[in-house]
Amino acid sequence: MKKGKIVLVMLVVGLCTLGAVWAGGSAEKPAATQSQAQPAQSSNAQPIVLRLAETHPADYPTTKGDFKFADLVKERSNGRITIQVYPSSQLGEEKAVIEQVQFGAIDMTRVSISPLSAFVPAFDALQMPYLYRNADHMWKVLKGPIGKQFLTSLEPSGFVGLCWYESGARSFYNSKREVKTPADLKGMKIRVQQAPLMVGMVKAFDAVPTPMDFGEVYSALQTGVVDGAENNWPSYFSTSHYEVAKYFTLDEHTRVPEITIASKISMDKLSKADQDLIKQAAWDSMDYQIDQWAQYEKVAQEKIRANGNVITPVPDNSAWQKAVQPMYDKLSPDLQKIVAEIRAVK
Ligand code: BDP
Repeated sequence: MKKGKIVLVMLVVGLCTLGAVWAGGSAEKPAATQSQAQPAQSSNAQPIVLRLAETHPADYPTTKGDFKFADLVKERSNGRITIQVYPSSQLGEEKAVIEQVQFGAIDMTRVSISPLSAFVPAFDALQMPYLYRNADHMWKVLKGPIGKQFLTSLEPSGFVGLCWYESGARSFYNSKREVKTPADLKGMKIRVQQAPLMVGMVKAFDAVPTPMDFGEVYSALQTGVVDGAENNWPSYFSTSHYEVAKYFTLDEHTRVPEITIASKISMDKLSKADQDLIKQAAWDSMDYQIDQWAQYEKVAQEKIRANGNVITPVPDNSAWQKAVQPMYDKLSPDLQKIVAEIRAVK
């Protein structure tokens, strides 16, 4: 090959590589295919790498669900599609991650629907306080037509809804005093997720809502920036919040489902067959995650009780339910309709 020709080939190869990077996705196209003049391969044969952001550490049940999802995708694509899970907020806190997923800088994330509702307000209908009778009721809703409709409804906002994960029930905890009734919360500074609904909920209890990222809550509790927060047993445990806020009241004011979403920009770069494979694998990872959740929740609860925390049962939650009733009255007629449909699911 003449020198001029070699330079030309190198230039073309270089440009192809640049083109792949320029395309902006994490769908990697190795330039080697072209440079080695191999027979043309169908786009389906190209390796694809997608990044998934997760706030929790690797041993937390949502992260285990993410790994299961990644394994299923790898297995079903014969190793062609890799989902790289980044646990422990390595790619950022949930609100920032959701923004990046929206514009395609991160391909996927598993988040709580609370911060997502700041982007897609209709999701409020799925996280109203005391909405679900129990976990079974919630799962009938999420796995049924309403849940599927919610996953699809994300597309105009730039997301592709993949699946739901379990997150138990959220309860209040604080570092100041035992809370037995909603009146005991009055005036307390409570950290909430960055979602208007959660701000409204804490106000409904006459407490003072302080929205902040999950990763900041431990030091906020420790330094007294907030008096308390609210979460499920597993998060109260895994974050060590139970060490700095010893009063935990089992008011179980809300069940906030977890969701895995993909960037519509990233998904649109894939073939329809690959999109379907990914959607199905995510859906098929749900039962595994639900099972992991039950096991972790039990261990978390045992360890917190063994630590000597003050755990206050709430045998009758009618005063708690009454406090949040005005939130239902304030919902838009559309969301009230969805809430009625959710309640009608038997
Ligand atoms: C946990 C969710 C996590 C949220 C966190 C929070 O699993 O996704 O970020 O609550 O309160 O239960 O921010």
